[in-house]
Amino acid sequence: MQIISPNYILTPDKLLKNQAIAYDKTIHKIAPLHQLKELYPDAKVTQLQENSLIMPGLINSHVHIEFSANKTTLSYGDFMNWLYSVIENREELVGECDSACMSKALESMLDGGITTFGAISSHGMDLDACATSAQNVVYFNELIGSQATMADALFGDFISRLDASKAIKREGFYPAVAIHSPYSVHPVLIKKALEIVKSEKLKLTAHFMESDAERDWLDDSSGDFKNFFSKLLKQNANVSDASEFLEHFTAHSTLLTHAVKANEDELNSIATNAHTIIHCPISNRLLGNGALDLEALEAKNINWVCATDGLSSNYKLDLFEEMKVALFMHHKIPLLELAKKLILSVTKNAATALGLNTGEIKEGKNADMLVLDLEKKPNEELAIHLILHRYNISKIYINGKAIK
Ligand code: MCF
Ligand code: FE
Repeated sequence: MQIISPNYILTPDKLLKNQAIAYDKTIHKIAPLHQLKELYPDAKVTQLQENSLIMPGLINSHVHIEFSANKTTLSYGDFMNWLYSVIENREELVGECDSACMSKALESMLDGGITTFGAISSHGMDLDACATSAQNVVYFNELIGSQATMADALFGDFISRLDASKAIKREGFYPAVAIHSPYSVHPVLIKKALEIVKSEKLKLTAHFMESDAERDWLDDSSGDFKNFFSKLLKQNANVSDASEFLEHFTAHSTLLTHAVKANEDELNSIATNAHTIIHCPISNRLLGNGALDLEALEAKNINWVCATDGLSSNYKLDLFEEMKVALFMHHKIPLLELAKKLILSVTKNAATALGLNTGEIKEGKNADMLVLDLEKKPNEELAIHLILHRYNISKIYINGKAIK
């Protein structure tokens, strides 16, 4: 058992003062230091400096590690141009992203206080980096392919990647499944994957309604995808639509990324089935997809979390940066209210969506904790200050282990 004694502890509903934390892998007790010393006389005590704050480690629910070599290769500003640039440069980009490149991406997330991430793995090339990383990882094996003729081969490859991830046995590593998107995965493949997801109780995620091209193609096989699919895949019509896609996930809470172009009916279905929307504001802006209607999600009580997406559509993997952009983007939501919600979205609410026992400084939760050096005594607007000022993170604990 160890004891850590900060000046402040950030919890979802209040800021605790003059309380200390007794922990090993999990948080055992939160109480005044003298009480914890009596309860655990043999525990090592770490007394933190003035104006120290303990808050939960951040959770980045959606990141493409294998695309971390991108900086200037992919085209920004328009979704279709971005997609064509991915197709043209994919092999080179993924090839360039060796283990040093991936470790750098994971390190940068850790430096920014991200203690848990959801990796969307397209090829399984990131398995080793994720398996040996310091962080908790939900490892989403991606299924992709819209052509029924290819279904068996694609599914076979998916299963072997899923099996390889299931063979990793380490604390804080969770194999899971990603369906790429409604336009790129054949319903037959989705059904087969969902049988496994349900029987093995795996976490599930998908990109959903990211672009106008996706909206038009799913609605009536029109728009910018028409040319794309007919030229590249000799496919003249969509293989599914948005409502059929959502039906696959009825009664199975799923993390749906983007949803910028989702309509009222789709949002209602998302609310009814308790899905979570993953909001990646920087990615949406860089790929020319506009802004998510966060107020509509709030009005429907839809759980949403903030995430970075990959370096394929971002210049950083930094949740403080992402929250700052969101804070400016959704200017109709009162500032302090939004700041508080953003912080909850990358801690407690992300943990709930991913089914993990973390994201909160609370007895019984895993000891995933950050120590921040606030420069002054905090006030009621702490949530805003946390997002604006990028305070120094002097210590990081994951499952009770000091990582930094
Ligand atoms: O989230 C962004 C934009 N939307 C869709 N896919 C990706 C993103 N970053 C990387 N991808 C990957 C995706 O996982 O791109 C590949 C897939 O494997 C090609 S299909 C767009
Ligand atoms: Fe993505």
